[in-house]
Amino acid sequence: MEEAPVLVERRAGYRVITLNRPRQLNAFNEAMHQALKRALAEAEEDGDCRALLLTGAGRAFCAGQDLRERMTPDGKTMVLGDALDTHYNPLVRKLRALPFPVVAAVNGVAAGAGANIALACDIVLAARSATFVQAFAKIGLIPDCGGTWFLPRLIGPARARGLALTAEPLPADKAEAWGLIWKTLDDLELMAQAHQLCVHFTAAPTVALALTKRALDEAWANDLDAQLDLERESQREASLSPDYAEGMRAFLQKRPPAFTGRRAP
Ligand code: T3D
Repeated sequence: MEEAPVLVERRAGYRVITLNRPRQLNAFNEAMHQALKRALAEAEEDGDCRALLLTGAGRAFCAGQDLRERMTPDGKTMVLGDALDTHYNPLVRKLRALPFPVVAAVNGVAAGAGANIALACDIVLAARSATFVQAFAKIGLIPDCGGTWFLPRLIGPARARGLALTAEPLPADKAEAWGLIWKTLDDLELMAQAHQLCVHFTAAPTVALALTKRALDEAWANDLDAQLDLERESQREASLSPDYAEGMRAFLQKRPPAFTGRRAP
């Protein structure tokens, strides 16, 4: 029997989603797309889920689209716009919009869509042995899954063009030094640290973190005036959350806050 293409583990206050096609370096086939979509929807509907950890089984994080699914039996290629509309674009939008932090634990190579799905997560931790490959140019495609948007914003146009036009692998250490990802960790420490970060988020003011995610995303498109207005509205909403009241009380009472992550009633 075929193994589940995505594994979901429920931990106290967070979920772990593991891309699970290790023999194909966790490349996305149709079943994996469907399973990941379901897993993300379930995490979002779970009012107790306050963080998500996304990782890959085996030696890779994800090698992007399963290229074997993109050739017809008689050797013909397919037109791809619809595939982005159906799968990859909703996936990237969902990862950005989830109302809690999404941590990518990049355990090995992240190539093509796999690299850019990692970049769509809020915090990217990578094993020292991992690499990020904008593999698209090797097969005559352009970086998708937000790659053309994330890369220049995160590392500047010169490095973005270098990676996208040459498809050269970028080692995790350099990805950290360039500001593409948050942290590189020793391979054996990656998962423990990723879990520790998610546990941290399970005790965080989740409403404020969700508003922070949105404000940082919208900042790319806004001028300062518009961003100040957005901060005012977001702060208004944050200040209505029970966690703000708790944070203030805890500060004044000189004790650690007990955040619940709940929205205002
Ligand atoms: O189509 C659409 O919907 C549009 C969206 C496209 C998004 C995309 O992601 S396009 C880009 C797709 N990805 C790639 O082009 C990456 C292809 N893979 C590689 O370049 C290399 O495999 C890696 C750099 C990722 C890793 O290299 P290496 O030497 O460590 O491993 P390998 O030997 O190449 O691969 C191991 C196995 O995984 C191998 O299978 P085998 O020969 O042992 O049976 C290989 O075929 C398989 N594999 C790796 N990547 C894919 C894959 N199988 C299917 N699809 C893959 N993307």
